[in-house]
Order: sequence, then C-alpha cells, then structure tokens
Amino acid sequence: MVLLPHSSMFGNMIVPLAFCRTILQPEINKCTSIYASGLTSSGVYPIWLKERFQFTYVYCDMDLVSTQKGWTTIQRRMNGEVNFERWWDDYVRGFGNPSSEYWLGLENIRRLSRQTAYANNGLGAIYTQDPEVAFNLEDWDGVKAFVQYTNFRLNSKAPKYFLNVNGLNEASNFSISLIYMSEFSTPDRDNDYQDRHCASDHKSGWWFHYCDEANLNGPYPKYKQEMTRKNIYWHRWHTVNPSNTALRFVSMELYHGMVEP
Ligand SMILES: [Ca+2]
Repeated sequence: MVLLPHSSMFGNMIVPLAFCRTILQPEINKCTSIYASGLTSSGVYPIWLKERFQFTYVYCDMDLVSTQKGWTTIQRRMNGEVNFERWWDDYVRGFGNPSSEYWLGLENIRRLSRQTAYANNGLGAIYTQDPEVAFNLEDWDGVKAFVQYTNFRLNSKAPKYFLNVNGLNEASNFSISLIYMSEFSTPDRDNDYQDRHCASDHKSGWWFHYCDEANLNGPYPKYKQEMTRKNIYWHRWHTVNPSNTALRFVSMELYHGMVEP
C-alpha cells in the first residue's frame, strides 16, 4: 500500500493514497457525504471547509443511533489525555487529536455550521441551513444519555462566537439544559453574564451564561468520581443517574442534511 503523508492542524498523519483520491474532493464537506459515498465505518476522515478553502480532519461518527447517518464530531472527551484548560487562541484554533480527544476549534466549528447552503434568491445570496447537534454523555457507571437540537448556529460575525441552540428534539432522552444563547469564554476571556469569571473558575473554555448550566470542556474526572461543577458538567445529571457519577465520555456532533445550492 502506498502511503502519503499529510500535515494538518493536528500534526502529521499517514493516509492511504487510494483513500486520498477517493475522499479529497471539495464536495466531501461533511460526514454525511462520506457516509453517502459508501464509507460507513466510524473513523477519522478529511472534510472540506468551504469558507476556509482547506481540508481538516474530523472524527465521523457513523454509529450514532439516529435515523440520520454520518455525524461530524466537533468535540470529544474519552480518557483525559488532552488538557482542555486552555486560553482563547487555542479554543479558536482547535487542539487535540481527532482519533482521540479533541476540540475542532471555534473558527472551524463556525464554518461547519454554515456548510449546507440551501437557497439562492437569484441575487447571489446564499442561505445556510443550520445543522442539528447531538450531545452524547456517558458516566463512569455506564449510564448514557443524549440531547439533540434541530438548530445549531455560531454567530458568523461577532467575535465572541455567540451560540444559538434551539429546537429540542423529541428523540432526546434527557431534559433540556441551559447552554443556549451564550458567548464563548476562556480563562483569559470573560464573556459570561455574571460578575464572576466562570471560565476561570471552572478551568475551561465554554459558552457560559450563568456559570453552572453545562461545561463539557471541564477538567476530566477521576474514575467513579462524583459529578461536580469542577469537572465535566451537565446540569441535573442526577435525574439520569441518582448516583450523580461523573462523565467519562462526552461528544458534540453535528448533522448536516444533503441539500446543496
Ligand atoms: Ca463575568
């Protein structure tokens, strides 16, 4: 097998040449497209970011239990090997490794949330369709839950990456948590709506509003630790598992429809 080295924001990766010929095409711009091309195994794939005019590697989740197949992972925690206590520039650029734990980066996520153009009004205007978003959670007891919303959007102009999530999907098996409608904060950037500095207090970059709604980028918990606001946090987890055990696995994934302009 001929191997071709590729460099990316995540460092050097070795990818089979035949795979590159198949996949490195600008129309492959979401995991949904990769799944539709016949590659139906979960794994790391390159996708084309239209507005950045470049490829980036992501983990495509082809196994998520859903009627839609091919979810693009933008955040994943699974073993604590990557430090998520980072400053603003890292959260904008992205960090980690898509085959393990990573944060895709606010700029990439913003572009990804605008990948699916659905209409041209004849005057050159392109509208974009918001992707769906899934939050997948599993604690150290093996208890799982997921929350899905039909609309995920990062503000395309404001520099604070204002998040707007709405449309709680009825398929969700867990109650709503208040992560919607917030600007992004990091330990060196306080954009929350409190006198305190949530991101500094909770050692994380996140869309903090009142500090204590959710924090999937918080410090990775030790085995069987109790969930607190000082580790990976999701409000009212005790309603899912009365033991309130800390989360060992979390991921955020986007689903894009196949509509093209
Ligand atoms: Ca504040």
